[in-house]
Amino acid sequence: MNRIHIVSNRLPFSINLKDDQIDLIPSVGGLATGMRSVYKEYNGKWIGWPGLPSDDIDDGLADRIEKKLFEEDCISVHLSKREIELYYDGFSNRTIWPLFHYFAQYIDYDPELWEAFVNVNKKFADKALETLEEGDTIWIHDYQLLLVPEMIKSKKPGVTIGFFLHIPFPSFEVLRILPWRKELIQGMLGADLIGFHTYDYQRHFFSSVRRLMGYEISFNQIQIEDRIIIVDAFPMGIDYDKFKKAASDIFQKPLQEKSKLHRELEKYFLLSPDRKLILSIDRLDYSKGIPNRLKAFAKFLKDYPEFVGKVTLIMLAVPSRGTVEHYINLKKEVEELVGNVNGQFGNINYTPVWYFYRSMPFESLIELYSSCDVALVTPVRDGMNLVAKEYVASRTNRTGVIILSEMAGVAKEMGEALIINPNNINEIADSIKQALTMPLDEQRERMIFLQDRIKRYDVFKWSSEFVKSLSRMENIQNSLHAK
Ligand code: GDG
Repeated sequence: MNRIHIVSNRLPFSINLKDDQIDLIPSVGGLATGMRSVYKEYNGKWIGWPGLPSDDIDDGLADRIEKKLFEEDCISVHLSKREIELYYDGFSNRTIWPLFHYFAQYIDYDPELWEAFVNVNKKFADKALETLEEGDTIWIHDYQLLLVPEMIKSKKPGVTIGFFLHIPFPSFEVLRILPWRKELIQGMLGADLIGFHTYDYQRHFFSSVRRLMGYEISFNQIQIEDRIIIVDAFPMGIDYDKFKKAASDIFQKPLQEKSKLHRELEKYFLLSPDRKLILSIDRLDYSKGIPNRLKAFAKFLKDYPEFVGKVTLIMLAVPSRGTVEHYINLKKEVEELVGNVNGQFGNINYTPVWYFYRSMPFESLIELYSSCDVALVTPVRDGMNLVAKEYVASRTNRTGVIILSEMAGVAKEMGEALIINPNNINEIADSIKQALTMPLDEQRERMIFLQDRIKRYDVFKWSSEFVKSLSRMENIQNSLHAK
């Protein structure tokens, strides 16, 4: 196979500027981990925004950053503050994100945002086209770049294009609300291979293609004149071994090397051995169902008062999109609910919810995953949800229970979790009780199946399966053109 390039909104590095020095800090997220192995192995480039608005850096510094990134085979797309405001905070996160997560009431229909989205997608496509040669392959990521596949295909039809959507694809009845729905579908159809996390998103996509464009679909193929487009489900995995290893390392550390958080958690259990911890980790996003989770925890404490004083919910809410109005309101709502639960059920020795509004280092995340008896993952919509998989990978003693929303893509792979409807507060409250009282044998039985599955289809398997399908597409394309 020829070169494979990656395009995503962000490059897999953030830039740290100190005095005259430029440091590139590698991202540790799932996408960066999975894709790093791909573009390095196939001698490609990674094209994306380096995370600094171009207005903040003079030309000299921009050149130096560019060179430094180029040493890592990364190519920057420069975006001004205004472009970020309109394209990223704007159309991506105020229009597409709520639409694709079924929050129709939050959608911003401003044509100025759409115009910026088109222009910035063109900037990404043009930057990629400077590097692309006929015969190359390119893998484009996510909802911020939905128009890029077509923008590239129309200029260089001999390039094999893959597109992967990390968020849900909504049903046609929801997608049609958007004035620019046809343009989005057209943009995606520039790709030769389109991937979603689940078969349901794939089905929704097909129904939009049929209804909006009138194209025929057979099995998982769309035929458009002399082109064939394959659409498939590729459920994204995690770097399972990294989480497993990090979790087992924690328990082997001598006491003096354990982190403050770890020692605090141990102290918590020492106070009373029948104490339990429930974990909740997300970006602070309305799609994650955080208010319902707090309401359900309050209901649980009310319905099962024997657990008051014995169960604590650790809630980590990572700051996200803090300039968008609905996120600002959500933060207020969550803080008020945390205050209510703690005010109603807490006392001097007991705080029912430990709330952290910040991001934590990887090690702390692992400490939380491995110390908490239950993971509460209750999004109202979620493309996949990697937190659920990371919790499973970090349970080295094979105990622990996941309460999981049926609205998360990951629920399709986790039948052994306690599956709930995220709007059913009573059901979540009862599931908390069930999880906390589940016999250890049953926990292990369920966890063994989950671990086995999540380990087998990890992030490397996910990316290699996608690359394999891309290579098949390249062959199909070549044979079609040879005719
Ligand atoms: C989108 C889709 C889809 C969280 N807090 C901290 C931290 N994290 C890491 C977790 C996990 C990641 O962030 C969150 O991933 P999710 O999958 O749960 O959610 P989104 O950010 O919404 O991701 C989602 C995903 O794309 C992949 O396709 O699953 O559906 O919405 O990896 O570990 N990491 C650190 N500190 C934190 O405080 N270090």
